[in-house]
Amino acid sequence: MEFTLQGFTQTQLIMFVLLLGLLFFSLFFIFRLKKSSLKQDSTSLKPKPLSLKSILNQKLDELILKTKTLDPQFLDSLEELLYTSDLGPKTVDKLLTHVRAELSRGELKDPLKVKTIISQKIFETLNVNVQSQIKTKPHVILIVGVNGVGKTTSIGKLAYHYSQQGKKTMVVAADTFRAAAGDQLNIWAKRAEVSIYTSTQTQDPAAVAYQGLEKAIKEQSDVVIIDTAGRLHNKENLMEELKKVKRVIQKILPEAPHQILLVIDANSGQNALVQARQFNEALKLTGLVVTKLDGTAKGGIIVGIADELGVLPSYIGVGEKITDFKIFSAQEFSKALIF
Ligand SMILES: Nc1nc2c(ncn2[C@@H]2O[C@H](COP(=O)(O)OP(=O)(O)OP(=O)(O)O)[C@@H](O)[C@H]2O)c(=O)[nH]1
Ligand SMILES: [Mg+2]
Repeated sequence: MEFTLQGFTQTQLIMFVLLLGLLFFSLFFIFRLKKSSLKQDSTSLKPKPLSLKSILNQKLDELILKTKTLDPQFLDSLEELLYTSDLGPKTVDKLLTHVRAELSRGELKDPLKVKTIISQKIFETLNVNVQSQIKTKPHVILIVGVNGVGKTTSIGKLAYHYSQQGKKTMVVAADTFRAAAGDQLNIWAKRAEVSIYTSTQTQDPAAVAYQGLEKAIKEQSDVVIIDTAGRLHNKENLMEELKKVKRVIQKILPEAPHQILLVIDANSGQNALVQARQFNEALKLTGLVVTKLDGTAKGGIIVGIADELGVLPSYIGVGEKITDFKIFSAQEFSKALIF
């Protein structure tokens, strides 16, 4: 029997309740969807964690996978692997001593724990506070390195990093060797929205650096970053040219350059150590910029350089975009290299 409620039939009422239910569930799902997409947006704004296609990690995994017991043969293979991974003799010795000690105490049963030990020792080698805080105005940074390692690109990224912090930044085109170098730096200066000093009167990089610095002081820049031409570390006259750039800068500001950063390509292996040694002898480096860590990276050489020369990375480059740049973190790097 059909009853009526204020003129509605029973079927109409059931339909109405069903429709109301459907509407309620639709609203509920739309709300959930929106909430999860908002969550995704906010996480994508966070800096990406460093992930390396690390050869050392791959080799360690292969060794561990075929290891059944942690016997002397495993130790021999581990030793060989570590010595060929550019970690430097001091770090490798420390690592092996530690692994052997844990083994003889019977505390090392799981081969995977070897990775934790290695990562920890690498962290200890790299965990030295690199002084890069801006204390004086202008803060002068001289960028050096061999050809094509990513000096100009890193300057663009570093300039952007400082301009984002509200620092008045100027880049100086003291690479007078390549005709297009000034134009390339100009493109980066535009991207980073910072000013640039280029000279049309002189080809002498020291003179350009001098004039650029004078202009930066006049304009009250907070940060001045000087680009230089790529050069081979074993060409004495070219290294002398860089020493002159440093001397001339010091005529205006005796305590400058406050940072001298050597840019190295993460994939150059042992050659990066040779470069670092020679540039350090000539200029006394304050730090490294390690580029191209987005490719298949040997990476271990960073530990080797820290181990032998006490020169540590200040920044890393992880791509070609202006934001593909990170302040170096020993913790993040030691983890990404091993795991
Ligand atoms: N994948 C990748 N490429 C990079 C990175 N940094 C620089 N590059 C590339 O490396 C190449 C050389 O970069 P430049 O900045 O011109 O190098 P440079 O050291 O100034 O070169 P010269 O002035 O000729 O000595 C360019 O193709 C850059 O895009 C990085 O972190 N990752
Ligand atoms: Mg360049």
